[in-house]
Amino acid sequence: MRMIKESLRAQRIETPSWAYGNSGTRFKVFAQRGVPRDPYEKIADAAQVHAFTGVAPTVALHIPWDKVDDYADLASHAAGLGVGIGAINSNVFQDDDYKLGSVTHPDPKVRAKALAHLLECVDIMDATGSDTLKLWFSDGTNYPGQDDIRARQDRLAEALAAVYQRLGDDQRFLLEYKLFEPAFYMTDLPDWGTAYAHCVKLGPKAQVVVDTGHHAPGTNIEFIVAFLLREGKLGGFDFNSRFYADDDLMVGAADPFQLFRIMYEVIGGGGFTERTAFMLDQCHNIEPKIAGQIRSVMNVQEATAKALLVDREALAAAQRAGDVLGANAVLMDAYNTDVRPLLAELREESGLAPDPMAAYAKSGYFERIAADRVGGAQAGWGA
Ligand code: RM4
Ligand code: MN
Repeated sequence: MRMIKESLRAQRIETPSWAYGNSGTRFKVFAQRGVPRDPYEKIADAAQVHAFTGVAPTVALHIPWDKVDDYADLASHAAGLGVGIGAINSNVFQDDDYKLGSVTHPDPKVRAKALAHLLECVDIMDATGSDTLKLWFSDGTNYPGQDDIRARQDRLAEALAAVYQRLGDDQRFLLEYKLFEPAFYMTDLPDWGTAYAHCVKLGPKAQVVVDTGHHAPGTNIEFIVAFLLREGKLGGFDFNSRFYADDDLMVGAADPFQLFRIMYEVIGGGGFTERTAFMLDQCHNIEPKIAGQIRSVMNVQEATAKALLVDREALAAAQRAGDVLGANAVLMDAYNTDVRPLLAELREESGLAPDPMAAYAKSGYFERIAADRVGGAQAGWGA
């Protein structure tokens, strides 16, 4: 139990700056009170999540949503609040020029513009001390024949190689895939296999990131995790949950059992280290944002605790014996354990309140920001 607690204490979960701003669907973005007006206020909110959970010490930035004049100043603002800057997320999906793609666009001028943005993101990594660049491309086509699939792969490979060359020794990029949306016929990076193939060609500083909402329904995500770990190519996660498509709901809300199975593979595959980025990529469209992030962090902690509880020796013995039901029972025993008392105890041992949700609600932080943050433009996802 001591080892399990140590592992849980060492866990690091990164929250996304965009979760603190307003978001919504393509039908409506609902504004909420107290929402940050700039990246500095987003980081202040992220610091609250860390203050109450103790395991969320970094916040990811999204450029240009989090564009500031002085990134070193933003990083020291974060440090002053007890958090650091995590992954830098590029954004080549919100400019009119990108209607037909960004790095895969048929026009070389548009490709050059997209690449310049990706390289600017590496500059921001240098300025903030971030070691991770996250690349997600909305590139794809809507109609058969619209563009050449293989030519687009060539253009993608060329851009990725240029970014790879620009990375410093201690920097890496995580390549993200997504089945569909916004492209509806063909996506240039639709699945882990495509992302993996590009990363393998480039080298060790290119790894795949698994966004749990980016698969077809029924996909066995833990298999992908096990495979990528085995190949040294799992860079991290964008955690969220989904009922239908890329719903971006709170991780562990739709399918806590899937999250447990993923964490079980991560631990078994040797991926439970600081080299795997456990990031949240969520949008809190109708629920309060900071509390939504705290809940999400707790959901990841609970799944992790259950995965750590699996009696691996008993499991291996059952597997060796071909004991199908016995092996399954070992796994389910861990999953069905109520780990909330264990996590409450762990927090108290670390000087935290046992129930982060209640402690945050009692702190009055939300009432304070709701009263203070009046005037100015609330941050949003700019769609
Ligand atoms: C995308 C993808 C990226 C995230 C954006 C906001 O669907 O998941 O990781 O940066 O959404
Ligand atoms: Mn994502």
